[in-house]
Amino acid sequence: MRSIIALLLLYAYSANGQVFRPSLPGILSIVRFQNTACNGDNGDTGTCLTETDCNRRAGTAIGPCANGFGACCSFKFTCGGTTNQNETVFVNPAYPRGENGTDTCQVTIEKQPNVCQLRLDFEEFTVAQPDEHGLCTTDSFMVRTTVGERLPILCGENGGQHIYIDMGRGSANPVVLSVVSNGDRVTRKWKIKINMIPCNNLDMAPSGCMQYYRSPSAIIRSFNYGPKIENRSRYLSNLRYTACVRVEENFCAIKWETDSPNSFSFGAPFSSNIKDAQFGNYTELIGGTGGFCSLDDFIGIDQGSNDGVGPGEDRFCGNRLLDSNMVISRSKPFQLKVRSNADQSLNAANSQQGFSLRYVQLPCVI
Ligand SMILES: [Ca+2]
Repeated sequence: MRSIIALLLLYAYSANGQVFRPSLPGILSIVRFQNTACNGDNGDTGTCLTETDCNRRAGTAIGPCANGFGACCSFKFTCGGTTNQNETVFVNPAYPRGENGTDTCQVTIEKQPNVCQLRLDFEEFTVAQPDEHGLCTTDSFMVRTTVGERLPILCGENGGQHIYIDMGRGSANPVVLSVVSNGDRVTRKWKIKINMIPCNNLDMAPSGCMQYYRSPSAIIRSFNYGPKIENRSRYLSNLRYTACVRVEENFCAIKWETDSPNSFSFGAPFSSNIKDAQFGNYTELIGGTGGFCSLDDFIGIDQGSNDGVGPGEDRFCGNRLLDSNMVISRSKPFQLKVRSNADQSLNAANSQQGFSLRYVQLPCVI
């Protein structure tokens, strides 16, 4: 009789993330576990739920979690789909295989009353490269919101990138993600994890921050960063966004440096005439700051300089980040502003690949 009651309870309560299991005859034990991220047998990530919960929310169990008491539940969806579930993953239809052809693939993320932001993690993302003007004319990834936020149109290689999307407080409007692809010369593949961030939650990105980094040190890359392509600019045109870094307690400055040699080439470089006793006169493409950079083709680090002392410069461009490929700023909040214009002719002529910068927060010196 007792085991029957235990069985009934198992089903009655499993929706709350609790499982009742008889451990010894006549004794009920309650197992509780958090609905945290988990790894499935296939290497995919999911959310740890009870099996009943996973089924009720139309997920797929991809392995055990919580010492076997839960099911690692994956919510994958593709073109035409709609979700209101956290941790849903937007994949291309043939995933894990790639696609080619011409298609518009669109998914809708419904607004939940307590959700204010979305974070999209591009776990995998490969579509066609931008054209010679840096525009995503062959393939494009777009986000449509109704709160007036303008997000860049993306293409190329963006695995490892993330963006935050403002959903608005009062609005009940959904967010629509779309991937438009044209032609069969390219194989496309994507896997984008969608996290819903509750209003007033500490995980929310500050207003105006399309990217948000919350560690003492990390690498920040421009969209479509990768190896140089001859006579093409890899970085995209018409960018205007800010990557923000959460200031750690007792940290006063931030150091930005190239993550590998020559991993900064953003905003048209210019040549300097160098006179060298050994090699004679030659020109070198160098980095620029302030007024030497174009007004809309640069990265912005407020009050940046070699030593972080003095007013420094706010704009950096060219083939080098200052002379030493390193900039220190004491200006808070810590931000990296990214601007690019619609003209890529000089950038393409110099095969500019964008930036891959490592930041390190520097402790206050007492
Ligand atoms: Ca440009």
